[in-house]
Amino acid sequence: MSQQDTDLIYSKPHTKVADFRFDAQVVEVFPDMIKRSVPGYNTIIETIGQLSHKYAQDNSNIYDLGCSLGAASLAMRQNISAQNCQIIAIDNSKEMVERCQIHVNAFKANTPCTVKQGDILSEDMHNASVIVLNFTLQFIPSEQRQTLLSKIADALLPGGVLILSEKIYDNDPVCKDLLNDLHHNFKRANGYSDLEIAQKRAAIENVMLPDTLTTHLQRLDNAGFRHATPWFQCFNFFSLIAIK
Ligand code: GEK
Repeated sequence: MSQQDTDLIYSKPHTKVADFRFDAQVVEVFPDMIKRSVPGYNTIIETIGQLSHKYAQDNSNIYDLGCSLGAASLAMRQNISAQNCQIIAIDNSKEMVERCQIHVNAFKANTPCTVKQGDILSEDMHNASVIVLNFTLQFIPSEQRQTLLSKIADALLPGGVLILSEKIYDNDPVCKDLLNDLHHNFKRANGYSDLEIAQKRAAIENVMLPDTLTTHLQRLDNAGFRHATPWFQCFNFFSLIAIK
């Protein structure tokens, strides 16, 4: 990897750490940043591909909400064998969407993929068999999360699924600290310094607000999902599947 692709955004001291934004600077280093920061990211992306193979229905829409550079969309495109599906990848960051389109153009596949700049809170969704929220819900204002999940449940066909991955926290302060420590060790082992970890935390704490697993499961129940189970957890990161 070239120096250019490496996430060095918080490597030098910032006099004032601004709130984190998905801008051009982040786009440049995003694949490196997410792999070095999110334990199990590659496993989660690969498994989204597998789950899309299992759950994509003929003649339906597949949504990747907060798609960033399209990793989940590309994994699904490689795995879906259902006929006449289309993937709709949505992100509200102009810079992410532009780069995502380049990634999508670089791979040929049978399932078409449309990349769209939009706010997932207002975008229409319908006739869906698979919807992915891979580390996106945590950036949505807390008071709008239930409305979004209910809209997702309404957009899904019977038997359709939501794959939801998030950073979580534990209500028990001892367990919370333990999971945080393990995550910081993971980042250190991936080459981030204590300064980088501290400055990233300051940048993100106002824009990324995690919930507990219990809150997630309660919201999915409220939205009308019949089944929901976490299928992955490493430290304070998890992924679940909810089936309508
Ligand atoms: C992946 N899913 O690599 N509408 C649309 N997009 C949004 C909104 C919104 N209201 N709010 C935030 N985003 C990806 C990783 S990153 C997670 C997802 C992370 C977008 C935001 O622009 C960013 O691209 C993405 O959600 C979150 O599988 O960086 O920790």
